[in-house]
Amino acid sequence: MITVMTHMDSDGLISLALFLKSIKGMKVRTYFTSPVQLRDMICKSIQHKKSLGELYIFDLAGENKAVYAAAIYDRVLWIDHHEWNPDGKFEHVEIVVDRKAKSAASVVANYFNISSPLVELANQIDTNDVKDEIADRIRLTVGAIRYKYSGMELTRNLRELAYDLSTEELSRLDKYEEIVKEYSSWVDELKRTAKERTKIYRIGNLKVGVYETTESIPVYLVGNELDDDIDIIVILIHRITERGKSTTKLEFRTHTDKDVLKIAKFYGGGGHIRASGASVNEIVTVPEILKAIELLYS
Ligand SMILES: [Mn+2]
Repeated sequence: MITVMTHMDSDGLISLALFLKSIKGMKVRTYFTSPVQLRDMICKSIQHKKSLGELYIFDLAGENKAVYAAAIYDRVLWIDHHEWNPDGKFEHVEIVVDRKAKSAASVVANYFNISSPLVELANQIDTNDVKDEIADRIRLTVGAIRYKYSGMELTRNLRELAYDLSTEELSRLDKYEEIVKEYSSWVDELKRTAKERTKIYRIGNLKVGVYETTESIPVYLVGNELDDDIDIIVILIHRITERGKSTTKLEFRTHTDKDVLKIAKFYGGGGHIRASGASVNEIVTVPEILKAIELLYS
């Protein structure tokens, strides 16, 4: 059996699509997740299984405990491009991290020796430098599926999209037209109000923009609307879990090449130097964040 765990974003999906292409569309067990949930997901995935087989992990930063959990599988291939130092001391666990790669998809393609137009599209999307219309369409389709579905339905639809992409027949995206249209009007409203909803603060020499919301939103939509001179963009997403607990998702971006990885790490997260995030199991307030920025950047 083959199990794949990949990031629930366009790069993760394209990584999966390229892998599916390399195994010629064979059926695999798929999970879409985030770095924070990865370890739990690995643990859940092994329950009631007589044999485990191979595990593939794409576009997800790990930590030692996640590597140890993954090592319970018979063989592991872990491909990523985030900033972390794998501590893989297991012979059957191969970890390939290319921090310089624009997308995990490009690392997957290299590893499996695949050439595909999807790689350039993933590069554009993951560095938020979308030039091709089709890249924008893939990004919107992933967004629309995440907006529209949850739970098993979400997984089923993301998996189907990955299989669609793996064929490289991009006309297959046509069937998502309806939900993309619906999603686009929500997106347009977000874009329209992004700037006025973002509060600007001065911390020393830094210009900090903070956008607070209770909705799960694609971060790039807000970031792209803000002025080019904002040093640190903070997006605070407050959510209540099914069990009634407060969580805060923190996303950090920069328009002036500031290192936003260090603030993400401060909150127990990670990512890239110029795009990072963290999840905190409590309410994080704006004054707290501003204090942390003052501490870390002066
Ligand atoms: Mn990525």
